[in-house]
Amino acid sequence: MRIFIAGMDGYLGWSLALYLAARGYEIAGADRFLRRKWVAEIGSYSALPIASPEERARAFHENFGKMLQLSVGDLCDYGFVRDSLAQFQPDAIVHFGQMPSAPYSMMDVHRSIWTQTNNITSNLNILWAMHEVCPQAHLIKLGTMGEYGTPGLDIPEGFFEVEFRGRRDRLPFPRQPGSFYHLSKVHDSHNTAFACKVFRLRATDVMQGVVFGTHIAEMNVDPRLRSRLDFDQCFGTTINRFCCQAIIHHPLTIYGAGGQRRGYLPLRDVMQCLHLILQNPPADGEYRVINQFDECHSIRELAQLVEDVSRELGYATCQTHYENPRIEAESHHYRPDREQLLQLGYRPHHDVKSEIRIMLNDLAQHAERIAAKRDLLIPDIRWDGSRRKSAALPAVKQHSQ
Ligand code: USQ
Repeated sequence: MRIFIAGMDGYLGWSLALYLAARGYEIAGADRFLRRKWVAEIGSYSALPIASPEERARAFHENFGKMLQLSVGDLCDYGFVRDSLAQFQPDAIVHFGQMPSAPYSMMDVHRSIWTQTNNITSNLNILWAMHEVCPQAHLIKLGTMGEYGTPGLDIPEGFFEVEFRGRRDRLPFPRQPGSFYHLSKVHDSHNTAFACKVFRLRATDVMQGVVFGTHIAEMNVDPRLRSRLDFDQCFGTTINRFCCQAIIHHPLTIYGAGGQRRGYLPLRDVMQCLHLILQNPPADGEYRVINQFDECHSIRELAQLVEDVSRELGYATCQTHYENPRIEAESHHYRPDREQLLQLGYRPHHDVKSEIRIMLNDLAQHAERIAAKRDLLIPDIRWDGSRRKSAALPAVKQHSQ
């Protein structure tokens, strides 16, 4: 099976390339290393040092016995996308090549417009190129659980039955995203569903929860194959940030009351999910939505899990509530479905707590590197457009045992 990975140098893209190469798949991909540039632009770097693109390619060749087929190019350039797909003729395309950060998209008008232009254009290019040169391929489009927002209802997988004025229909579940980034993914979902209808393409829109984790097994053989792990306020996601904070005895940065609930899943289980989705494509013309996460937790529960494990390992960790820089519900109903992955055979391998233990051990040797950027741990990108370092809320206590 031939798989094309758009965004092959990123956190998920690189991991998937190794995971699939180790299982005998023919892999090609594209990237222009924007993730490396964005993180540098906001003054940070990966907590785990990563190899340069050239070193990664050498390590891939030495470990897998074949060349890494990575084209350097812009997914917003239609000619580049069409020619790459025409040449490789993939059975499946996994689209990770987008700007993934909610705070980055909220920084200012330029980054907001750039996020939407970049994300929506790249996806449209892939849809049109599929139509033109590989209409039988299966698109696996990375969406986000954040497209749904936090409604007061349970969240189905993409669609729900609704009755209105005596008539029933199966309609897309309402999307109420919480940032311009999340909105870009909603636009992609509509474009992808429409392209499936009019071009008869097949696509799986993966509504993915927050991913965390420092490595997958395929990276253990060679440090040059290591994944990046960001911890800054834009590109670091909650658990990854909390683990980096614990390692350097920085208080865990809970935004607001900490009752925000999300679905989480470890990087290694993401690989298993995507593999199952690749092996079980939808029918011609079908637009399928799959919710992808393992466990739902509130931020307070997560902070407690990280604190518990880090104390077991000897780190004196505490939690602090910061004024929430985002505009979001801090206490809400959250019960999303995730039936389809279980039906495809997905079985979670690692619970959040055991994965946190692995992460803390991986990160321990890079504590100095993280400590050098400790200023980036306090959020100052605010959803209302102002920008200032938020002080810990005086009314909310700092927890420590
Ligand atoms: N949060 C904290 N402290 C922190 C960082 C975040 O309390 O130090 C809170 C946020 O306020 C938010 C929640 O944790 O309520 C999740 O924030 P996050 O930064 O971990 O995740 P988010 O911005 O939602 O975005 C991440 C990825 C994005 C993906 C999304 C899945 O960056 O690409 O689409 O997770 S989901 O959250 O399900 O929409």
